[in-house]
Amino acid sequence: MSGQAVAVAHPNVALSKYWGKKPGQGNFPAVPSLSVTLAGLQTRTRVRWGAAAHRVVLGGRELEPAESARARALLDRVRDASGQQQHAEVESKNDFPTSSGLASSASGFAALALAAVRSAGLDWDASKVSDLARSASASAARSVFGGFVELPVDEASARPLAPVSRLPLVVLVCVTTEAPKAVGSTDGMRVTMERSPYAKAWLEQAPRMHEQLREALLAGDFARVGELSEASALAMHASAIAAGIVYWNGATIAALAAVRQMRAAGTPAYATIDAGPHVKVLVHPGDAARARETMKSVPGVSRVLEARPGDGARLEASS
Ligand code: 2P0
Repeated sequence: MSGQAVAVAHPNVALSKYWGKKPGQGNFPAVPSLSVTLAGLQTRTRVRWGAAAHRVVLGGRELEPAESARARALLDRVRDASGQQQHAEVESKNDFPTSSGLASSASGFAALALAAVRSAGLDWDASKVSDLARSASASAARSVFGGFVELPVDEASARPLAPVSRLPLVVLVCVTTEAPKAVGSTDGMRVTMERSPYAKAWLEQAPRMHEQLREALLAGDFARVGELSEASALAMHASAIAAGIVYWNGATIAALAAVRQMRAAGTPAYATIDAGPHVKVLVHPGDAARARETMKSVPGVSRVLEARPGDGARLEASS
């Protein structure tokens, strides 16, 4: 049996953050998270069965075995579930800079999961595809769906929470360095859980913030969603910093200060920061152009990308 499929998926930004895994196997998050899937930026992935061994090419470069371990584990799951005898060739490409701080693992594993499942002839629903993506990278479970998406702790897959229309929003991605990050998310959260004196506080607090954020989102309360998003990011980073995991640079602090200054001057703008030094600013669409100019002028911010909420992973072709 051979088959192929092409899938497209977008990155997402977590408003309430996932940081920390449940003990044991399976890559289950220790805390719930809530994200918004972004339009405009995408990963496009082709999976073709018919090879003697799995092979993964990312952006034109064949990955070393250690780099492709998660992708190959995902492909093995699909192989086992489908009875597929062959191995797969994967070709994947991001149309956004990997240094932008927009997790390419989220869009990458969401696109890979969908393309792998369909090319192997499996008729899995989005929830099962999301579970498969989560087993590779938990944030990828969320990129299977569009709009506002929740990844609860007591379930294996993410689920859509609200459509794009629930909260008109622009995300300004303020890039503060072109260098790759020194510590990946998986290691960063492991060290935080092992060494941070505030890990326990984070694990207790995150679900509360998540619930409040969820309510604010469903009520369409932009200011409250913004406040809680910033609080979730700062609490996550505080727990990481206390373990010596510092993702920020000088421009991160300057950008955070600029967002707070904008807010003090009357523009509802809120910051969120992922496992890297870039600052993402949440603003009303009507304030985006002005806020973008402000953020561009922050010393150390090299460029500002503008992203809007968008759709989940979709199939482009299969045979
Ligand atoms: C998030 N991050 O919720 C959080 C906030 C980064 C900071 O999900 O180990 O790459 O592959 O499951 O999904 C990044 O973590 O981690 C992430 P793994 P992943 O978006």
